[in-house]
Amino acid sequence: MNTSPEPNRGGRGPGMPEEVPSLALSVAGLDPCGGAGMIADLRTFDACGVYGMGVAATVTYQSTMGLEGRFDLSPEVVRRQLEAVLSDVMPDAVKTGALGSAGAVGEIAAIIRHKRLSPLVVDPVVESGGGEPLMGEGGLEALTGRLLPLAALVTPNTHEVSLLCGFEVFDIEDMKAAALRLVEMGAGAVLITGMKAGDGRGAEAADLLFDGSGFEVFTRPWMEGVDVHGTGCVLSAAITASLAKGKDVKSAVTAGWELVARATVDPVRPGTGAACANPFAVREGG
Ligand code: PXL
Repeated sequence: MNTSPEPNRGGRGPGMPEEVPSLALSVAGLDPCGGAGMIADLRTFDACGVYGMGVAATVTYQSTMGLEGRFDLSPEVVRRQLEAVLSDVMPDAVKTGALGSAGAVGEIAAIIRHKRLSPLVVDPVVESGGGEPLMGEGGLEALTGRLLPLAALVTPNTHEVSLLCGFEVFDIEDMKAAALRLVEMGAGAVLITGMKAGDGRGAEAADLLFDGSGFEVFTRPWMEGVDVHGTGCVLSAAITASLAKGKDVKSAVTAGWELVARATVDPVRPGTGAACANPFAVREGG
């Protein structure tokens, strides 16, 4: 049992070894095949040399072949996990992923605010790659109203950003408008992923960062028909790991984006279905 009066930050408390890595906390869903959600987050924290912790908000039934369903943990169960871990550890950065119920989102937001946890990365996961919902009724409203204003960075894909902003996003100009809108809604910075820009052989996947002052576009060749499971989770977790180590948002996004480029080009295939983003990949370009 912990008896120290103050939560530990970065292992620099009494009785801890001096060289302890930075600490990152993922509040997310469990994907038992490990390709996405909390397991992907923790593997990414590991790959980045950051000590990872995890609070489960929803449990999915899935394999690399697809998602069969989910069970949302009650707001109380989510709150009690958070309270327990935060009673003796103060993470250097926190990220949220699939959170299940609106009630859980409310509890998570209240604790993050009360404990002044920062920086916070919000990956607004609303559904699986196959389109099955990962949020209950009122979840999106809770996410925008309660969690978004606490986020140093929010990382929607083009579908999620449309749901958050209420308008469709078809090109880079739309992405810029959406990013500005999310900052107006309270987010510190916005990274929108997965726009298909250009066409045919010249098509590119474009991600847009608005760090609160300027825009930056990251591009890589579009891989037609290639849908690697867990890329959004690995990206937001890698960014969280860099923030935990003290990087600013722009450098953290650049480092996370480079890690995901490798993780996607050189994925793991644990099963017979989807390939999964591999945060330990070292090569880019196959
Ligand atoms: O990739 C989004 C995602 C996040 N978290 C969990 C998931 C998925 C997609 O299936 O299952 C738990």
